[in-house]
Amino acid sequence: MSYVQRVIDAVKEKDPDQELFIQAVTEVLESLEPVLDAHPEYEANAILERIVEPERVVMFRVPWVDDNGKVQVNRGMRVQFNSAIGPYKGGLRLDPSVNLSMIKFLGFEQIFKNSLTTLPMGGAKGGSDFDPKGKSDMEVMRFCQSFMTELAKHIGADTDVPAGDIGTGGREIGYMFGQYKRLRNEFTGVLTGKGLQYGGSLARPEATGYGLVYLVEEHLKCNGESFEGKTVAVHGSGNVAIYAIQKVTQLGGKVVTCSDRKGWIYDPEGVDYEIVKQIKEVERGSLALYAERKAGAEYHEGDARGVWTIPCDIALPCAAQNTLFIEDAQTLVANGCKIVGEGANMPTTLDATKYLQANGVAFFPGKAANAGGVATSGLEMSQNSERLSWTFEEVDAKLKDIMVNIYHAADDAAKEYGVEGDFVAGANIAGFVKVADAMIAQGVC
Ligand code: NDP
Ligand code: 2IT
Repeated sequence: MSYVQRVIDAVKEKDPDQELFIQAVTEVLESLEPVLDAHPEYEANAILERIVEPERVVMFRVPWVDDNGKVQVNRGMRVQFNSAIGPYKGGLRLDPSVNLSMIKFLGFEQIFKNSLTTLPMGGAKGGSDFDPKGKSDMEVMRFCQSFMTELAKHIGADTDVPAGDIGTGGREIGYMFGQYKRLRNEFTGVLTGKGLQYGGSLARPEATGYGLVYLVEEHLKCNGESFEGKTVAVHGSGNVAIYAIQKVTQLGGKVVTCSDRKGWIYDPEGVDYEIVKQIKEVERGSLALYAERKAGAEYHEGDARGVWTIPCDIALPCAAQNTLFIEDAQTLVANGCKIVGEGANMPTTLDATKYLQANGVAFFPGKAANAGGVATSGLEMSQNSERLSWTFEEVDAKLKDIMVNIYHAADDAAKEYGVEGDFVAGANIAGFVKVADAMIAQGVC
């Protein structure tokens, strides 16, 4: 049995209930076979056994008082996965579905994603099963303050720098930053995605969506094409989706779909990102409102995977894990889709990914395609350290550079290890090698 298979089996045996984590580990490890064969030192140093085990997991109670004076209790956690190449870095997810398996999968992915950015950041993820939906601002604030009261003991600008993710946007980061500052009596860059008035970076809100589109644009460019005239299907309508829609539109493409948990939009004239932004970010409402505000647009209540039934050249899943299944992949291929770029983390199931790749679709995995968010978080950390702020154009140019580099790093690694065109393997290998070499250099730790 191969080294990879032994480690995957050991993970399954140790944590059989952690399905999302097992899925992420399987996807990464299986694609590392060629690099492990070429470099026996990785097995000799037990790199895989070490890399699948978080350096630290913190799990804690988050008590808070709701608007009716009733005490509520949520569970908070932070998985500090790997610090071989820099302080732990990664987002915080606030969603009722959050559990240890989910945060471990996200933290594991973050190790390789952060490595791909070329910036010095280790991998981490955290969050809580708290649901910000339907809560008042004051309830969200009290939750965030309580969450940070414990989390503050485990993070710091040179230790671990959390950021946003599903359910954690600018509002939540603001409340958490305020509480950290009170507790520590220090004003440091301990979180990214901060407001511009208190150390945030221009272009961080846009960065994940823009970065996704820059990476796909580079692929199109290398094949003598552009976004001009392309039809694009987007899944999701949150931070990543909104700015992906904006950038595709700016580059001459037409986004015809987007979605939330309750339904999806088909807008044959092209989705107006400003209307989506107003509904989802400002009003925190349902996408059903979109069809009332935009002539010609259809709202479909129900399973948002309906977006994959609309013919498109490029599909951008930007919502959540496991939202593009084998049947969706088959529909996309049958309708002529040529490119899938993951704005979300692991939105495509393993068999759907394999089907897309086997049918000639250029598939860009989240850890490469959505790395622009954390890369720009890294740029926010640099600006905080030098106590300066760069212009939007400077940050955007650096982001674009990073995404173009990631595309070529993944492409080159795939070529070097004999799997040309396989961007899943390319991204995993390129991200892995740097971390593995750093782990060897630092000894058994
Ligand atoms: P948001 O909370 O801003 O938006 C999430 C969007 O996805 C919403 O439209 C939400 O619908 C929808 N959604 C959430 N869960 C599900 C689900 N289970 N099924 C269908 N739709 C769902 O999150 P982000 O845009 O920040 O994050 C989206 C994805 O991108 C996540 O996978 C995240 O990990 C990843 N990511 C985010 C980065 C960032 O910088 N924010 C960076 C890199 C990756 P509704 O409005 O109904 O809640
Ligand atoms: O999944 C991700 O990369 C993020 N949610 C962003 C993490 C960050 O630290 O900016």
